[in-house]
Amino acid sequence: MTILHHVPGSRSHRVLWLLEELGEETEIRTWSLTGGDLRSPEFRALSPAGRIPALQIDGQVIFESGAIVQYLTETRARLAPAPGTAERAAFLEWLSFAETQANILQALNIHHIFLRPESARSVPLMTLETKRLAVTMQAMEAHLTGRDWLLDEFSAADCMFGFNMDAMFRFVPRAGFPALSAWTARAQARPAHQRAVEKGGASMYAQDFYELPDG
Ligand SMILES: N[C@@H](CCC(=O)N[C@@H](CS)C(=O)NCC(=O)O)C(=O)O
Repeated sequence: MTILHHVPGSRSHRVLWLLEELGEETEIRTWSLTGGDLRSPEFRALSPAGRIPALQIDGQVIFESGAIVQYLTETRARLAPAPGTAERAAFLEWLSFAETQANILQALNIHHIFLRPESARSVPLMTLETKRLAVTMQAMEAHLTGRDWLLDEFSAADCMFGFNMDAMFRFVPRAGFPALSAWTARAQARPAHQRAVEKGGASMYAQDFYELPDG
């Protein structure tokens, strides 16, 4: 049985969505981002840096969402251009781009949601990361204008943004990003995405939008 180690709305949502697209029967084990769960020896035996996701599959455990997504597309031979083809480079670029953007989102999540007391937050850093997020979104907006998916067809590269899609418009307003908004709506309307949300939970956010604090 395939087992996904998961936190609702986190990077494991990428993998859960892809598993649903692939029709892979999966058991979900849910962990908490707070309270030290991910630092436990039990979890670190699965994911040595104590990070979500980890996937038990085909008799092994894989950590790092990008590696999991590549492994699934290679072993299930679906939802990615074959190695050696021209579109493969674009596929790999988008997998890594998703993680570049996710690291910015993670910094914003820490500052806006997790770091307490609020006086511990760095407003200059939050401002910088918000600008850096907007740059990644502008690049996606330009790419997605006039196309439905990141590649010529829907692929696992789109799934790799499963965590990012829910997060990016919490920190940067939608205005000015019509193609990016339409792509997220199109992706989130897919039946496999909706099943992933039903099974795994959608969001870690209590607010639609997080304003930058004054300062
Ligand atoms: N590059 C890793 C990043 C994993 C990661 O940072 N996951 C977050 C959840 S979205 C996490 O486990 N955070 C816990 C922590 O930072 O302590 C991947 O893509 O799997």
